[in-house]
Formats: sequence, C-alpha cells, structure tokens
Amino acid sequence: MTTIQRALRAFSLTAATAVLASGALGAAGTAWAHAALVASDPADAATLQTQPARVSATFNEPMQPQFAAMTVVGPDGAQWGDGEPAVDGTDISVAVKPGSPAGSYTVNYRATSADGHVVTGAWTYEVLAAGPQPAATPGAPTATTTATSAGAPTDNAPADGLPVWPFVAGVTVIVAAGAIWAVRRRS
Ligand SMILES: [Cu+2]
Repeated sequence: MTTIQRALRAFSLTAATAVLASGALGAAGTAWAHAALVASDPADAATLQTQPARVSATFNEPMQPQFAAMTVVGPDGAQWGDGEPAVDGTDISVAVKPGSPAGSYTVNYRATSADGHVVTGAWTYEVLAAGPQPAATPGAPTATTTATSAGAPTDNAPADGLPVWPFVAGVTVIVAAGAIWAVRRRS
C-alpha cells in the first residue's frame, strides 16, 4: 500500500466512526424531550358557532410565567387577543376581545419552558358568527360547541436542539490530522 492509500484508509475508518458517534449523539438529543404543545382550546382546525372568551394552549411541561406571548389574529388581520397572556403551569391562555368578526383565526404563541427552551407555533380555528358587541347582548348564554383540546396543532417546530455539524466538522479535522500524523510517523 502506498502512503496515500494508507492515509485514505485510516481516514475513512475513523471518519466512519465519527459519523456513527455523531448519529448516536443526535438520537440522544431527540430523546431529551423539550416542551411541546399537547392540546389547545379551541382545537386546531375546530369550527365554533361563536368566539370563545379565551383561547388556551396546553404544554407537556410547566412554562415560565415570563416571556410568554400569544396573539389571536382574525380574518381582518387584526389582533383580537386582549392583553398579556396568562401562564398557569402547563397552560397559557389569552382573552379574546368582544366584537370579533366571523371567519378564520390564527393563534400564535411563543413561550419558554422551565429548562429555558423557547417553543413557538400556531394553530387556527373558524368562528361562524360574529361576536356580540361589547355590552350589546348582556347575559346571552352562549351554547358553544366547545371543541376542546384533542388534536395536537401543527407547526409547533421546536426551535431548539444543538446543531450536530460543528461537532462533525471538528471531529473530521481531528481525525484527518491524526491519520496524516500516523502515516507520516510510519513512513
Ligand atoms: Cu428543552
């Protein structure tokens, strides 16, 4: 075998080991579960007769009371969420302003879990009737179709997890240097 061949063989063997090692790391990374949305009210893609008084998201672990954001964007593009969201353990909710129009609503959320990871996402629901104007119909009991928390809403891509490529690149450089060093030593 030539020096080059030996170097290549040593390199490919150690490179394969590095790839395997990083694969194991990646698998371990996904096994450490971060906060994820498990339910919402209204449920994702639900159709309601009337606008609910609040919308809420439920996560699989308690969320930090700080840094939570939740918006309710209506068919008119306006923000119908009323004020700051409330964080109660695993739940984050926000009130909906009265007088909202019928149509499609998107709830966007951004929250921080106990371990400091940020979770963002959105879900949508449909409202068939316009909401009552403030104080227009006092005490009209809303016989809502409370479609509660079943389907896990889409689009909750966890924006965390360490990228693997710097690790792979680092290991590759070390491995290449080692292979060259070993070959030069032997020849
Ligand atoms: Cu996490």
